[in-house]
Amino acid sequence: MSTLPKELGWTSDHMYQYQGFWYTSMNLEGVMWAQQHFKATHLDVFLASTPKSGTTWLKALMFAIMNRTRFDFSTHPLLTSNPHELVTLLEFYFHWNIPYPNPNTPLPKTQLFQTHIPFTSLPESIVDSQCRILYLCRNPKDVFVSMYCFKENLTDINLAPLSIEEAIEQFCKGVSLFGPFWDHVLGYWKVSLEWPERVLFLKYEDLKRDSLFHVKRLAEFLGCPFSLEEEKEGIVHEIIKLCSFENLSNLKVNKTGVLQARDFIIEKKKFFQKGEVGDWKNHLTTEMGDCLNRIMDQKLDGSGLTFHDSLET
Ligand code: PAP
Repeated sequence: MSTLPKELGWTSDHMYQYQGFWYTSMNLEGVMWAQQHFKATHLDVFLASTPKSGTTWLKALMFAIMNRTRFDFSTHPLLTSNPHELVTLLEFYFHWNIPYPNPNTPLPKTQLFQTHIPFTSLPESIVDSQCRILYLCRNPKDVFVSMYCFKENLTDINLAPLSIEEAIEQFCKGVSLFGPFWDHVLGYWKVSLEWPERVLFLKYEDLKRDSLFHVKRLAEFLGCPFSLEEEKEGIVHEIIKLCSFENLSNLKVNKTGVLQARDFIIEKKKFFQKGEVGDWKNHLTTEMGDCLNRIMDQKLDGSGLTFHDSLET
């Protein structure tokens, strides 16, 4: 790590640049571990995203869709476990010191994992196998604000104070967790065009706007489409309700307690801040927003991906 380019980070002391992306030391150790040891099978499913894109929501939705015949809604595991406890973050296996695969746990054939690793740095077995990847992205202005507010709430961690102006300057330089943001998004965007049956690209805002349509589409992509009978019984609506911000954020299991990986301890309630589209307007000036828009336009130019349609508010 000492040989890698390094910058002052805003969620930890330093961030390190590895294979073109920025990581805290803890994340980087996990990425390197995954690259060396993780073996995906074609049955696995991965949820990939940049941090603060709504991963907690998608973990809940994907878990509920994929396991809908195993659990009853009145005793569902999502009522008693935080989504991050049900779906493992690939790069944290290392820090939790969990043997993979865990010999004591009978694994379902299809395993659901979550990762923030950029496409070009994914373990080879994920790329080479035929496993499916759902990529979730979100308006970068809301991603930035969500991350900044999250960091401001980490009162228990000793971080150097950083103004929002300094933080956005770093973000615009590409120095953000698993950033540059645009390279992360573009990596998955391109493969979603190349391998549409393997990589589904989903926008947080679209999911918010039309949850019914996108949850059904997600189930189809995952190879377990809802039957007409399930639709008539209201199963899709039940899943949407179960995984909604209002429901999850008000559960005792998500209001209290912590998650821990190595020495990083985080209160579960901090994964549920506001869950709104366009919160950036309450934190960023118009100039800051315009500046980020200009950078995104320039970086995404010619890709066919834009943050001015469904992602813009
Ligand atoms: P992570 O990278 O730390 O896992 P992630 O879950 O990707 O975070 O993103 C957190 C955002 O998703 C928060 O957004 P906000 O800061 O703008 O409020 C959080 O509130 C939002 N979120 C969490 N759960 C849900 C949900 N069920 N529905 C919609 N948004 C949600």
